[in-house]
Amino acid sequence: MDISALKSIIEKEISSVSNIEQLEKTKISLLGRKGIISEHIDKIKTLDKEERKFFGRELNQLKEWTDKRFIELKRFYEDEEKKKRERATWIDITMPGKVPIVGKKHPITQTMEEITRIFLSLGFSVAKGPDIESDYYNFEALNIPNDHPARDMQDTFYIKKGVVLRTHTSPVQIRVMESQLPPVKIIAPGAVYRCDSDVSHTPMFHQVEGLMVDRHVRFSDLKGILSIFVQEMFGSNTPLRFRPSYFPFTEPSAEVDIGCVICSGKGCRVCKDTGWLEILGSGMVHPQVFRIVGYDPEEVSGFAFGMGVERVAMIRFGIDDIRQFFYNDIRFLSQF
Ligand code: 2NL
Repeated sequence: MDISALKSIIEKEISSVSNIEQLEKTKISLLGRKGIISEHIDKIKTLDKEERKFFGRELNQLKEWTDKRFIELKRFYEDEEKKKRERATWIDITMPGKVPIVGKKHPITQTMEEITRIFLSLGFSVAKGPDIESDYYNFEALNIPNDHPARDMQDTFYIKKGVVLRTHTSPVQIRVMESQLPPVKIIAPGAVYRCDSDVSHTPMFHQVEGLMVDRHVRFSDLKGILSIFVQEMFGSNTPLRFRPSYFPFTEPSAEVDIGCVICSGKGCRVCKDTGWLEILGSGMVHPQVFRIVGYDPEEVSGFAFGMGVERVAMIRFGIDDIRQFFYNDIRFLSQF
């Protein structure tokens, strides 16, 4: 029996291994029950006593040595696999991240929220109501006569006889006055609808109306509240003026103009050379409206106002076509 020849066979076999699968196969062929080492162990039986002792020890040593080699190699190949996996899944944590595109509120929502914020700070509460209204709440209760042009099919979306899409948010305020006694100090923001469409009109737009009713509310209260609103909304140096006007639901009535933000009053295309931009309508609530909701006009008084949110947003952001707000073009919307 040639132990050193056996050892060189084993060494040769082991050195030809190049991966973990081959390692397992070679291990079986060398150390397995029918492997080359077992074969030699079986042969020991045929030797005489002295030789048996010697080769027994030699073979045992060789077997232990081979075992150790396989354990080392197995560890080596497992290490290699692990490194390979780590290389494949490696993440460069120093790479700059992708900046997510963050959505923004629509400029009309932003403007409506800003208007709301200002009036909340002045002690007003927010009231809401339905977009589909009865003729009664939209016109009748507001002292708008039957033959008034606003009631015309040309200007108002009729759902059916006596039912309309509200043309202003005033019906919300009528409903509030019907359901509670003064003092009332509310704003009514929301969508309104008019059968109209061009550069300065869309069939749906937004309004914020306001109402303050109590004993001894005067025109000077209207002037004070609306002056503060204008200064908060357009800046404290914004010139403003109250100009006489007419609405069926207020008496007296006044429109509020601000100094043109484009030409600072010098006169331009936007303000039609007047130097002024109209931003809201207002007035002292008409006694007839109070009677309709069951308030005594001898006991209480109040002021009301209404403004178009799109118009305020156009002035604030310098937009000349109201329809831009409704195309939903992301290149337009992402600028606000
Ligand atoms: C405008 C004018 C206005 C009102 C709205 C109102 C509401 C009630 C009673 C009396 Cl319940 N008035 N609202 C008053 C004056 C003007 O809006 O130009 N809006 C865009």
